[in-house]
Amino acid sequence: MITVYGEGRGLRVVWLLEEMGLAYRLRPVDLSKKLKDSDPEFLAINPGGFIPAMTDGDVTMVESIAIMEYLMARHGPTELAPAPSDPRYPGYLQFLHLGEAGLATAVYYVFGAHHLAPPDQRENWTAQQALRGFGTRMRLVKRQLERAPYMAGEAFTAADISVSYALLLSKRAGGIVLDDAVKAYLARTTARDAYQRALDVCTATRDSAPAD
Ligand SMILES: N[C@@H](CCC(=O)N[C@@H](CS)C(=O)NCC(=O)O)C(=O)O
Repeated sequence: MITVYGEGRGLRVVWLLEEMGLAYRLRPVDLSKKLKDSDPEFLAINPGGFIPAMTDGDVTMVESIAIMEYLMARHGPTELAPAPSDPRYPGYLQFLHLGEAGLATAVYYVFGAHHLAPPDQRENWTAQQALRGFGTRMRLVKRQLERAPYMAGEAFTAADISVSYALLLSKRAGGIVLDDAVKAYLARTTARDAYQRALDVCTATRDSAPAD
């Protein structure tokens, strides 16, 4: 049985599992508690204490994008991952990773600065650098949406799960306004049945989502 530990970026993994129709369970992880004392079982899985982590039999992994690549390779094939010989593959791979390394990583720190930092540090240099980084990477997403409805072209792929998660996080970060084409894209990806089922599982995420 595949077990996903934690929501947050674990939503990506749960969404993918729902798209693929694989059996899994979500094991909640409460990051707000002092993990060291409260959750030794999770720390045995990931001593770093961050989420998500995933176990599948003897396999234990962290990093949401790596977990997605593993699941599609081991439990595929799936149309969510174009093959290396497919002309869509380079763009797919680029946006699969840009969604985390370019977008979510930057916007996660914007979120932290705006919601968790001491008031006098909420707009400090590093917070502004993270916001600028998110903005420059978004130019690639916007250009792609001028060319096609999805990150890899005409069809939804795992790259859209990766990028959509970053966009959902950006809506919670504060001070980020998505333009209409990006909003329409996010409405398209999150209208999928698999996303709605993922939200039924990731109840903490569902309950913290901002109203539009
Ligand atoms: N690049 C990692 C990021 C993991 C990450 O930063 N997760 C956040 C929540 S979504 C977290 O656990 N933060 C608490 C911490 O880093 O201790 C991934 O994609 O899985």
